[in-house]
Amino acid sequence: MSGYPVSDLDPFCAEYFADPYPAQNALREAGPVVRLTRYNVWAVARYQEVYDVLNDWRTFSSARGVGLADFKKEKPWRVPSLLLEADPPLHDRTRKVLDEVLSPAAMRGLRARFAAAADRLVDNMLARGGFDAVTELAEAYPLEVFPDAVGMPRENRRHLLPYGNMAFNAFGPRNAYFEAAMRDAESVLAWVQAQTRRDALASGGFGAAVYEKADAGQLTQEEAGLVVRSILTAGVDTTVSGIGAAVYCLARFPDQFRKLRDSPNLARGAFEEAIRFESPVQTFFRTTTRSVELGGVPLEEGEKVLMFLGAANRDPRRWERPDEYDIERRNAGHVGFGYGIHQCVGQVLARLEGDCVLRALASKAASIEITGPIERRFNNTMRGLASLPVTIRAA
Ligand code: OVM
Repeated sequence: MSGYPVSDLDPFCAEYFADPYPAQNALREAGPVVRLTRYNVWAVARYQEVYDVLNDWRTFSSARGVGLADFKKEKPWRVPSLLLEADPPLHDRTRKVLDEVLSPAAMRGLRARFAAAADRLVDNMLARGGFDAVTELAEAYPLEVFPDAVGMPRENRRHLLPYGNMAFNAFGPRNAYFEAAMRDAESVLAWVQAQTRRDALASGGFGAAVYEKADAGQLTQEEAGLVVRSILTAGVDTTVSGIGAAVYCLARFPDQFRKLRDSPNLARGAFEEAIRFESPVQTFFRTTTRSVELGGVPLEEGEKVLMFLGAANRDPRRWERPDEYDIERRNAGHVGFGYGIHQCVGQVLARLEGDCVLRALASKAASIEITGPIERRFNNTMRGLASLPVTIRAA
């Protein structure tokens, strides 16, 4: 007889989004693998099992979708991603293209521009004093630097926000968040699609670089369009939430901001710790390709497994003082960017953005104070804020 713990938790509802930590703790404590009866999926919330699933793509496939929907049984809402929703060998071919386009060397070439943009933005906010750190900083900054780096025009770039919001909601159930995000994004779908065309992308940017890889025979022209779509889907909403998380952490934990001001070289660590602490991408699914034992529980072939990345990043079995934001923590090994073959391909770019914003704040601001009620943004996958009213004082 094989027993396993069950839970009727809904990790895709407002109550959970508002405060996920008690439920995440209950899941971790219930056992290494828990049956979620509401969705008929398996859940892993401990670091070890999340790590194990992330590191075994042969058994825990992405090709049937990394959301609740099983692409073998349901038609995906869009043509599947050639990276995120693919297994080797297809995945490895497209991944190599983006590894090259988003290489650390390529990112180093962007630093001066990205740093100058962050300095300008923070100077403007200091002149204002009070502002919304989500809309006017965490959203404004990526929307300023990222589409430029891709080679996109200035107009309509805000359309990337509802598109990303839709994509991250689509990994969850078809609930009210999904439906609302779909309605919100409907009018920008054609625009986003058009931006993936070769003639829409300026030379010198990531988009043109992907098409040059197609010219070199690494992928077809059609595949190039889909790879550019991945850049546009995954490149904005994620860094918006990451930067928002970091500013929210530094505003809530002034001793950590003081430490950062004393040593601006801690900016990278402060951003990374915010990714661990808030885990902007909270969850992803895999689908089993065979029967397998996980955490002592036998799983059948074709079952969905929900990985709680945020819960793994706060698992006391893995982390000391997991619920403390500590910018000097040795946080290597956190799964906020995933792990294994699908680990975030844009992480160097994300870190560059985070580093530039936090360095600007560290060198120019004496304090960050929250001045009004925060608003949370509810999304089936993405944890982040809709509004964070703050005042910053000049150093
Ligand atoms: C994609 C993609 C990759 C990572 C995250 C993501 C919406 C999308 O390849 O389209 O989130």
